[in-house]
This record gives sequence, structure tokens and C-alpha cells, in this order.
Amino acid sequence: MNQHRSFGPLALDYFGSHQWHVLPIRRDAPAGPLLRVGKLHMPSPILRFIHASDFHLERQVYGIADIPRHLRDALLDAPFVAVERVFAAALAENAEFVVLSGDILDVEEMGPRSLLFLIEQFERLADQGIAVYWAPGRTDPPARWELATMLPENVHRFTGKSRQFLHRRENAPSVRLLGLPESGHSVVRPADFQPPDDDLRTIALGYGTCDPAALCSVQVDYWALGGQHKRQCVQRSPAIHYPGTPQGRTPRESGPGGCTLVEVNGDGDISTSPVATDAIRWQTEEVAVDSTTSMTVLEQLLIDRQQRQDASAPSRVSLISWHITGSGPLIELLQSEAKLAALLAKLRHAADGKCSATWSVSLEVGEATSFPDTWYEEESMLGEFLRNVRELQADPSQVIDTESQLPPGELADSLAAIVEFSSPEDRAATLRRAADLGVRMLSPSDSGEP
Ligand SMILES: [Mn+2]
Repeated sequence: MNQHRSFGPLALDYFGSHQWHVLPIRRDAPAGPLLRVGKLHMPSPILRFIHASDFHLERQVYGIADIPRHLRDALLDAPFVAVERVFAAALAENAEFVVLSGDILDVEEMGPRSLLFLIEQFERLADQGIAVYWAPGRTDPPARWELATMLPENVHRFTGKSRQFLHRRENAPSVRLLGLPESGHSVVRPADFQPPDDDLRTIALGYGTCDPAALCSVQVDYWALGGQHKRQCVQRSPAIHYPGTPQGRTPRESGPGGCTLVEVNGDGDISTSPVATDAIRWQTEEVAVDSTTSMTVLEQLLIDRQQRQDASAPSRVSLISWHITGSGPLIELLQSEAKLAALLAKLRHAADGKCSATWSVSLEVGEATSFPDTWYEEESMLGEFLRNVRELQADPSQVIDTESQLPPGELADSLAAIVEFSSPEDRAATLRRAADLGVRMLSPSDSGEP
């Protein structure tokens, strides 16, 4: 069965079925005729397009308080640089068209730079005869787009009248694209997409979450979905795919951002390959310490990792959120916010001095099971507070009278049920949180030593 191309119509029929086979990502395969295990003379792709979504060109990078001067421009430009790379990929890969699955630009939130930039990018494609098919997400329904007349003619939007486009091709069958004029639902509903029963390859553009099993009931070859900022290959056959946003905007959107190059060969096999476009990358880094780790060792370890990151990707800004986990005296010591802040300042100083492209955004530390002994012993409000908490922790039978602390009146009745401890675990967890809060509030903020 592998040499299907040499065996005439019967074998061709078998492989020429409308089922599109999906192969693993093969972005780094050599150029030219491809040889893959199980198949000989695999033809080059007969159709190639870019799938992207969630540009959010109205939205800046947010969620960080301190930005060093030398990185300000990079952060401001990042959303635009990333989107420019999406269009550059379409040109470089000779894409036949670009499919956009929603949340591209919100006209109610945007500034003039965003709109002009987007039009400019569309025009770059128009010059090369590359079409754009743009289906709406939550933020960019065509009804809001009174500026649509400014879009060049290669841009096709799905509207009330146009829910289907036929992409015509030279010497090859057309490709059908289906979409909705509004993404009124947060779930992609297969009933909204019903292609006629014919031989055309069909791409459906949808927005929101999906139920893969339900989508399989419709004769669609590639589900080009949007509304999710993290890239996800939901299913390989038929393909259901979210390319994610080209540029994450907050520390929560960590990891690479990009778009997807989709290639279809003569057999109908589809491959999806990620194209990284992000100009800044949010990273979450875990660092585990144990009872022997000292502050100096941790500090050096973080600075080293920061420098290594900078050396490995010097052209991209890396924004790191550190999570320190483990147990031992160092974790206890780092429960002091002042200590944490001092450590973060040292990391930043190390990066700032070198105008490094790597920046430590935040430093968080896991909960400590206890605090340093000296804190319990000292004659201060904190010392007294910690001794009280420890006494309650040591003796679970001691009643904690929370109810008497409530203000009189109706409110107290409804609050009483909330402040009551439902179990010993609940009591223990509350005491741990109280100790943590006390340490944070009662520690002097300047010296770092409570
Ligand atoms: Mn979005």
C-alpha cells in the first residue's frame, strides 16, 4: 500500500479519499521530495496556508509594575513585531492564503497605530496576491467594523451574506472556507457549519471552546479555531487546531507565541507546524531549594540562570517569573517580603547593568511550614503573635473563639457560619495562613530582619 502512486487508479482511489491524514510536525524536514517512514515519494504540499488568531492589536503588554528603561520600546512594540512576523511567514512560506480565527483588532479599544498597521500588513499580502479569510471572535465582529471599507480587496470577512468563500486556484480544485458573521456562542457548534455534499476540501473557521467528538460529525477537513491564547492541536484527523496568540501579553500567558503553517499534500495528509513569532516571551521558572541551600547560593543560581537565558536567546526579551519551592530555613527566611524584594532587586540589578534582554518580573516563594526560631523568641509584636499562634497549633483542643470578634447585628449571624472551623484541617490551614499574614504585616520592611 505504500507505493500507492505507482499502482494506478485503484490505489489512488484508496489514498484519494476525502479523509485527510495528519502527520506529525515536520518543520525541520529537508526541502525537496520528502521521504517518510511508510510512504515512498511523498509529494510536496499542494496547498499551504497560515492559520493565526487572537492578535488583539488593541492590547498592550500588561501585568508588570517595573519595566527597565532599556526594554520599554521592546515591550511597547512586541504585539506589532509578532504580528508582522505572522505576515512575513505567509510571504516566506509562499502561503496561498491566511486564515484568521477571531480577536484580531477591537475597533472600540484600538488606537490609530493598530488600524493602520493591520491595513499595511494586509497590503503586503495583497501585493503578492495572497488572500486573507477573517472570521470574527468576541472582540472583532464585522458589525462593529464601519472601517471595513478601508480594508484591501484581498481581505474577505464572513458577514451575514457571506458565510462561505470558495478560494479558487490555478490547475487545482477550489478550497471552501466556512465561517460565521458573529461568534455569538462561546462554543463552536457543528450545526453552524454544514458544507454541501461534494468533493471540495473544507476549512471551517470557528471561535471558542469545542467538543472534538461533535466536530467530527461534520465533513470538515480542518477546523481553524481561535479564542484560545495558547497553541493547541486538539485532534489530528480531522484536524482541530488553535494556533494561539502571536504574542502573550501578561505573565500568565507564558511560553512561546506564534501562528501555524498548515500544509496539505496530494493524499490529503495535513501537517501543522508552529511558527514562533513572539518578540517577548513570558517564562515561569521553578527553583527548588533544600535545607542546605543558603541565600548566597540561591542568589548566584538565579543570576546564572538569568545570564544563561540571555545568552541562549539574545534577540528575544525573556520575562521570568520565578517560583521558589522546597523546604528548610531559606524558605522560612524568604517568607519575609523584604527579603524577597531584596533578592529580586539583586537579580534586576545584575540584568540592568548589562542591558540584558532577560528580566526578572517577580519572585514568589512557597509556603513555609514554620519560621526561624529567632522570630518566635524575640520580644516584639511579631514574636508575641507567633508564640500565640504556635500555642494554638500545638493544642488542637483549644477553642478559637472567632464569633466573639464579629460585630453585633444581622451581619454577625450570616458571618458566624463562615468563620466557624468545619474540620481540624480547616483550623490548621487557617492558623498557617494567619501566621503567614502576621509575618508579612508585622515584619519591619526596611531591614528585612523581623
Ligand atoms: Mn482572544
